[in-house]
Amino acid sequence: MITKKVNLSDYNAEEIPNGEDFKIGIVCAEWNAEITNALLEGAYDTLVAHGVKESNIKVEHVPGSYELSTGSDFMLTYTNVDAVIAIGCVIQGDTRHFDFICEAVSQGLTNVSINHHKPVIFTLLTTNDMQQALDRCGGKHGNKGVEGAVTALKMVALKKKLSKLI
Ligand code: DLZ
Repeated sequence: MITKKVNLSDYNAEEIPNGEDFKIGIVCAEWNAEITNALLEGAYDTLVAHGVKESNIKVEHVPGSYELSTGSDFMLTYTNVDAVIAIGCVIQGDTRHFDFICEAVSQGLTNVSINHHKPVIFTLLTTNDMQQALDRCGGKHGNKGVEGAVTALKMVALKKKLSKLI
């Protein structure tokens, strides 16, 4: 049971389903690559630590976070993954770009998930500055990629459990 998390990498390993039969896609934005590659590594290593076979993890890159929705849609349309972890990092700048990208990604990923009936995990850092992003990709606040992988494992297990009921 999650109440308030102090660190993005904290989770109870006993509650995490074994992923040996799961196929997971990861779509990772190239913008702010220093951050997104660290998130990708956190997600990938967590999946493997919980039994997902490396041959069942498919990683693809898209140019920026705005493209995460389309990339996730492609992943779910053209591969047989059970879920997608969408990874990006949007850092507040001087213009309203930040707001448009964040809004588009959150709405877009929700739409893709519902349209495909599969989990699409929002692993997007939306920060005021680079330091806040560094703190959340393996720094003092943990790694949001770990959180994304744990969420993917839980959601795939939930779908498998419920779909057996019909
Ligand atoms: C253009 C842009 C800007 C200004 N900032 C970011 C950012 O902080 N993080 C990110 O992932 N992408 C950014 N982009 C690129 C857009 O996501 C997108 O790739 C372009 O607008 C092309 O559609």
